[in-house]
Amino acid sequence: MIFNIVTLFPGFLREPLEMSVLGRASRAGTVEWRLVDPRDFTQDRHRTADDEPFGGGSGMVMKAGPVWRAVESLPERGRVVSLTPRGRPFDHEAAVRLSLEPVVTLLCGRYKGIDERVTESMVNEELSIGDYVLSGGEPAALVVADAVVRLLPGALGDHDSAATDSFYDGGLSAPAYTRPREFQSLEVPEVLTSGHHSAVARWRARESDRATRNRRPDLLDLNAAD
Ligand code: 6GU
Repeated sequence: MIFNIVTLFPGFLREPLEMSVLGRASRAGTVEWRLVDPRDFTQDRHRTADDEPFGGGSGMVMKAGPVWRAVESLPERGRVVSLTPRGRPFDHEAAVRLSLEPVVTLLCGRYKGIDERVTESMVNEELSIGDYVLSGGEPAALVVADAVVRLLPGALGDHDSAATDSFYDGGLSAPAYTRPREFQSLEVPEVLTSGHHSAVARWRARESDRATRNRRPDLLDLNAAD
């Protein structure tokens, strides 16, 4: 899979994309990161990539020209996703959908966004990672890239690990423990060390259900709908 990421701050993304699951996937050839900076497509002496909003107001807007030319420079753009608090919520379903695309282009906007004419003519969908405002789309691009890449075959080396994640089945996952068995007089639930696999599976299903009911009852309502 190819991920083009259009950003004014490629330095913000470079290290995290080469670490852990994302870095391993890239070294294994499962994913290729292509960072593109609209500033390299400016045409003025000051390399101006953003400007004040027409109509006034605070914050900066990304100029249409540099983003437009940055996207046009890509040999393949695939599905073009703009990251903005105005987007539809990014969730597990959206991650699965994007993981089936051979090429995805993420546009990281400043918080006041990208000139709407670029969005109208080049963008297939707008996504937001939650109900709060970030200064730019870069942290959201990392969130989307991570959630998508871990779904790609071979990225985890262990499909079961993705299959048991929270949300994979529509609910939260059970709590997890590792060695030592006793820590500050606190013990691990006995069933987990019993070696009794079906009992462990039942315990996890019960804990998953309990956590979902207590913390995210909205997810139960959603699941009841399908
Ligand atoms: Cl995708 N971008 C920005 N700037 N803020 C956000 C967001 C995205 N998602 C939630 N807040």
